[in-house]
Amino acid sequence: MPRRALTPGLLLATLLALLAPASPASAQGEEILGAASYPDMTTYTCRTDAIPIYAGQNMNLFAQTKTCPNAQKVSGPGDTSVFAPNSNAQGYITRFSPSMVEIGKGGKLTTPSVWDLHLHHVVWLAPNGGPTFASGEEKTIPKFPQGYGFKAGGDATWGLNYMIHNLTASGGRQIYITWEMDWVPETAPARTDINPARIQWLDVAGAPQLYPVFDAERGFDADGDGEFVFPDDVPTDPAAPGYEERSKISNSGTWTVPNGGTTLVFGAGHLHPGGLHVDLEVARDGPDAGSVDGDDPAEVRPLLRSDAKYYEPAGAVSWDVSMTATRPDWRISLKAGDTVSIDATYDVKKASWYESMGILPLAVSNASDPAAKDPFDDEAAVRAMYDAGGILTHGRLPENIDRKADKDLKLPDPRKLKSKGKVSKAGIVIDAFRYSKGGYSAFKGFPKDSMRPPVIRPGQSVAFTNYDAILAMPDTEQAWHSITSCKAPCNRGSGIGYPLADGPINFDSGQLGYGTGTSTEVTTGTSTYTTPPLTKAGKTYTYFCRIHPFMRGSVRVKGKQRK
Ligand SMILES: [Cu+2]
Repeated sequence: MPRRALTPGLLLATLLALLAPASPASAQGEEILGAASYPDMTTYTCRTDAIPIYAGQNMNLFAQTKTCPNAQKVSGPGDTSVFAPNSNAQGYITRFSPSMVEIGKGGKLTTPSVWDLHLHHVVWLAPNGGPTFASGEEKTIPKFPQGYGFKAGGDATWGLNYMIHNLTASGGRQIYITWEMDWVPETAPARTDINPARIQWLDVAGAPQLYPVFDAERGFDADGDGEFVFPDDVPTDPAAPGYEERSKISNSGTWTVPNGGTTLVFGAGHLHPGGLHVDLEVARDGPDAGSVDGDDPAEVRPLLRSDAKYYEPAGAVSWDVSMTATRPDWRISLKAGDTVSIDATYDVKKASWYESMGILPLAVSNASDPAAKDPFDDEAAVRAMYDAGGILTHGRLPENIDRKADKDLKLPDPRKLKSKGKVSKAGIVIDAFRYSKGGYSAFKGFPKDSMRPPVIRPGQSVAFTNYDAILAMPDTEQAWHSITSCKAPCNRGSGIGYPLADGPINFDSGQLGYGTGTSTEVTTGTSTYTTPPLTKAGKTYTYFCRIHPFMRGSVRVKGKQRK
């Protein structure tokens, strides 16, 4: 994958972009992508019915929804009757802005903070099948360029796949998934100022995985550059670190353009914390016809780098991020047989990232567009589009600021506490969101005596059993926990960016518990886990739960290795 360097061409493109007519800018003075507009366009808010949120939940769920349930008009000439039951109205969605609100006391609606309750993912599955609009906490806003939209019926039935992550042990909460959209009605005869576009979903770790994730761990960067590119950097040598990720590589990360060719009109990547960028490229078989597209670098052209712009002061470690999307004049013309693909780059210098994603929903149209350029026939024009870089679809989101992470809670450093007892044969138990022995909650005033680390011998492993998730419990009563190593002291406030999976010995149990149905792949399907051997005498190892990061624990290695 070619990487973008600061070439004179890029410099020029950047200067031109700065001189370009102003797009609406955010408070930070950043350039923000504007939305298309039509005289008869109406903006609506839509939301699901109330969704219950259980203590500590992290379920992957499917439901049905409509094009715009509980519709309310924001602005424009239309009314909400287009979305009424049995409406046969058709229209084009030209902008789609997803979010989530919590229903508080007295019905008060607030957008929950990312360290409390977060939108892990939500995907709208089109009436005729397949994922279309989607979001994680970055809440990218697809805005189709002028002249394109996603065509749908006002009363169409959509699928909704969602995972709402409750980072706390407080249940009995309720949320709505919300979306605001610009809707342009279809007319009779059919309007000619909008071409239908559909979404080609590109997912590096998708089907057959239902929960499309992979791990990006420290040490997976074979070349030592601190970056792990999925799938390109996944080794083929079974002995190499990261080989186990090979089974997660999906064909959904590539797409072959069908007969008739296509025009690409919009795209923006989706990543998790730690993610740096999603790259989109195309391959066309060259003079060595008969072999594989892209086997020669001369057969590959970069189309877009969707960058993660972190507002997070600590860098690529939290959800305080926005993704860049394609610019309004980005149009790519492709021929039948061209192979489009993406890859996802993660920063693996500081920490390991588990259950990571790399997705790019790409809006494509059958319409031929005079502005669209062919990356092989008109290489310079497409290179200029690539060099111009992406554009943000919104600025910093207040709910994504990771306020609770890394706050000094004045808790003691587990390394400085006296040991207390040994880890028993049964190991450490997780019950009611606590590890014991040696477990603690990252809350101010947690009793110091309960934090004292139990002892193991050098080279001993520690077994864990999660009693918060027992096979007989329904999913809604289970709390899936992980045991993930963090660098000591690991005693500061909890959020997304703290603790990090950055312990001296890399380990992570996955989510211990028994998900059923579409949550099957989220959990490990067991309630037990054993760490790798903890080796260094005198060292206190700390760990946390990735799902409920206020959960912490420590063990101390002491004495001589058992023969
Ligand atoms: Cu947990």
